[in-house]
Amino acid sequence: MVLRERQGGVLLLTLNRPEKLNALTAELLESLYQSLKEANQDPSVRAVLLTGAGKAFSAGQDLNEFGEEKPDYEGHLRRYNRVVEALSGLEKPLVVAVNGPAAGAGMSLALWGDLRLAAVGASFTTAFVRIGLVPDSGMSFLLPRLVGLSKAQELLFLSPRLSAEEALALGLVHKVVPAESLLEEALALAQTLAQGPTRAYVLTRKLLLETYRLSLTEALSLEAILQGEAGRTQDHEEGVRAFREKRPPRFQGR
Ligand code: T3D
Repeated sequence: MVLRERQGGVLLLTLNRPEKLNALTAELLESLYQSLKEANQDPSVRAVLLTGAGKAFSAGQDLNEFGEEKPDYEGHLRRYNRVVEALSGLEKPLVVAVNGPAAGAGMSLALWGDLRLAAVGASFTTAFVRIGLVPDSGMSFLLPRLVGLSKAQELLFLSPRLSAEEALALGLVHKVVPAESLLEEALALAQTLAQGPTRAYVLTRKLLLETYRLSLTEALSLEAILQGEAGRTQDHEEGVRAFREKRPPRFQGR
């Protein structure tokens, strides 16, 4: 369901239902969740790269999964929420390579990347209201933070289909690259992060996500706590030592 492949310190995860535009089912979500858990448990994994097989990144929930039956939405959403908690709390930096359409919860998953690349020809659509649903998988949390409330209103109420270039202009992705070099560029980026100070990346993500809901005083206090944690890593010691010795640091991810 999710293909797992090691490329040095990078774990490449590929959503693999290409014939269904990588539409999300309970099975695919479970496989993604287990893959993320494994990434956390393996200290030799220093970065994760998530992409989709075939021509889509992910069309979101597989709208045929439940046939004519209505799912138990609250139970069903717990499967999504578990994955979103795993992505937002991933103990490694996450690069997402959006290779094609990213719709609904598929777009939500893509946005959880710390760094996001898209191929020319990829597209983004929130999709939820088109089928009479509200945003999920953290999109109501993340989208206004990424693009501002006003743009999030437009993207959620009208659900336009954004090109990769439009997504770049809005800050939904960090770079657009030719389709044929997407994986290579995303892998190179992930390899760079895999040689970096893993804890500092993860704690930086935590700060960026947490401080939105905190007062300045609380944000300063959290910065101090997490700086304490980062400051106790060997990577911090190595970073300072390398600076003084005028050489590139050799971070070990601890
Ligand atoms: O349980 C719950 O519902 C709660 C959870 C919700 C989370 C969500 O993700 S809700 C949002 C679900 N996703 C969508 O509504 C997206 C629907 N799809 C699209 O908007 C477009 O298909 C895409 C933008 C993804 C791709 O467009 P395009 O033009 O490249 O392809 P297409 O021609 O629209 O679709 C190709 C085929 O894939 C087509 O099937 P066919 O006609 O060739 O047999 C289409 O029906 C199928 N398909 C596309 N998306 C889905 C899908 N089949 C099942 N589920 C899908 N999500």
